Amino acid sequence: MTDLVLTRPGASSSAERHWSHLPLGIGYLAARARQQGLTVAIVDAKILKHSSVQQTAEATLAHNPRLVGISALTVEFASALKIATLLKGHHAPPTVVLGGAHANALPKESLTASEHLDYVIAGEAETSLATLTKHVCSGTQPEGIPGLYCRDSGNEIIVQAPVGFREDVATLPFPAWDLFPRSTVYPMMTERGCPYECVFCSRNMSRKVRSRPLDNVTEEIRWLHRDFAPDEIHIEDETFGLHKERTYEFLAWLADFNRDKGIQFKAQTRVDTLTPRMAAMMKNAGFGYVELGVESGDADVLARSKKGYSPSQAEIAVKTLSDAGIKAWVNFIIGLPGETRESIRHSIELASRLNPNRLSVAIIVAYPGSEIYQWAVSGQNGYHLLTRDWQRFDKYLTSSVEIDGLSYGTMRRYQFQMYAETYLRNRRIRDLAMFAWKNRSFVRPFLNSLTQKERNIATP
Ligand code: B12
Ligand code: SF4
Repeated sequence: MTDLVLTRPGASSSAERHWSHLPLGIGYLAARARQQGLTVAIVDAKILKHSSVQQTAEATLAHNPRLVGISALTVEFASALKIATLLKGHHAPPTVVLGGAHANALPKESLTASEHLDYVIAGEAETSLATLTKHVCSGTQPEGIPGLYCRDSGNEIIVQAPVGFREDVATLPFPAWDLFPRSTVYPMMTERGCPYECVFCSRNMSRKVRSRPLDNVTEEIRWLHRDFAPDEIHIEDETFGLHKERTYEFLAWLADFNRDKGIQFKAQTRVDTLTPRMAAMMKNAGFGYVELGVESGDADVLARSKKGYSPSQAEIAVKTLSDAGIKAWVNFIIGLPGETRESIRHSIELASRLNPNRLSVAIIVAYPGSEIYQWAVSGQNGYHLLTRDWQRFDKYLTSSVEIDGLSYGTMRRYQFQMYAETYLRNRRIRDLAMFAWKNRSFVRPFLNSLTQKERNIATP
């Protein structure tokens, strides 16, 4: 028997397959459980490219688990419940617990959603999950576990102890990557949490920033290089470079370490966090791409979104990257608070001017845990929740929310237009052709829409 099997649902679309990176969440959970003497296996249906929930459930049951932990983002929640249902249909069903970003935001609602879930754990769960596993293995009742949601004798859902519990990031073991198939790209985090307040962000790891000691971070990079020889390491800090002196010290070490290794690094940061010195040091350390959340080209929309910076700062940041010789990956969102056709035009103009190496244009999603989700649920600030079908909570593919004056269809056309104009105006014909090919099912309706009733949206 295996004490704990951790799993996460497979990709439900070809677009989602694109996101099949190694997951830090279950990597850390497995490492902590193993450190506590428990036997652990991983069935990562995304990495294993499972084509059905049946395949995932069977592969999980093949380990003969006492406890199965399912990890799910909001968009994966429905698949997670299907896996739980299949596990419970087995003649010797394991105990099942759910965790991850969706459970962190809506723990009670998640447990209510299915009788096939025994528990939900909200929050960073390395220690709580290891403790729960020990109880399940020894047949004792779990008590006082932080963030553990369960049903009491009257079938009421209760939380055993406050979720406020956060992991001590300095003492966590490195993720158990040996339990996953070998990869060329490995993720890591040098700190958890982000202090900012963007209204669309679910702030999954709280606003409290917890930095790992630098010697612990550098040890992990040495270990990744020695044991897994990655081509790329992605630093997944929500905002890389929050503490300048710490960042400079880290980058100086990394430049030295990576001099003869050529590992490509990638990180995401804010336009007002990046400095010329940081960019130059990142280039020296081996950063090929840096991802920036520009989000909008409209000052009022940025202010209402609580981004705390202006469109001109985005221009400076992209120039800073380009001066340092680093490629910019720029993200925009259509449908932020106060968005109008005119403000979207400002975003299109900014995207075209920035002409980033890589452009991502998302449509607003009301992720549970974000302020926009609260607004959408209560109909505030012009937002309306269209569905609670969580599979539709994907920012590139489907609609979950609308804003007054901007239907989902309109936002989708603008999304297309932002890519098309940026590539066309900058004569990026190859990018335009690739984009049109990938979105061929949308090209015809888009062209039709320009010639029919919505002709006016192209140049408001
Ligand atoms: C890196 C990252 C990515 C990477 C890699 C994701 C991956 N598969 O690992 C990439 C770029 C691929 C990505 C893609 C997307 N991402 Co992303 N991503 C992140 C980011 C910045 C860090 C995630 C991370 O590694 N965290 C570190 C680990 C340690 O934390 P964790 O995974 O939450 O795990 C802890 C707890 O949640 C809990 N836990 C987790 N699993 C389980 C399971 C059990 C059983 C238990 C008990 C506990 C538990 O314990 C863990 C350890 O402490 C977060 C922001 C954030 N603050 O988390 C967004 C975030 C997770 N992403 C988000 C989204 C929406 C997406 C997309 C769906 C975007 C889209 N298309 O709409 C895609 C698709 C992802 C997919 N289907 O895999 C949202 C999720 C919000 C939500 N409610 O669903 C976040 C929170 C950002 C946001 N917008 O607020 N993402
Ligand atoms: S969007 Fe980025 S900067 Fe804003 S709160 Fe979320 S992680 Fe922080």
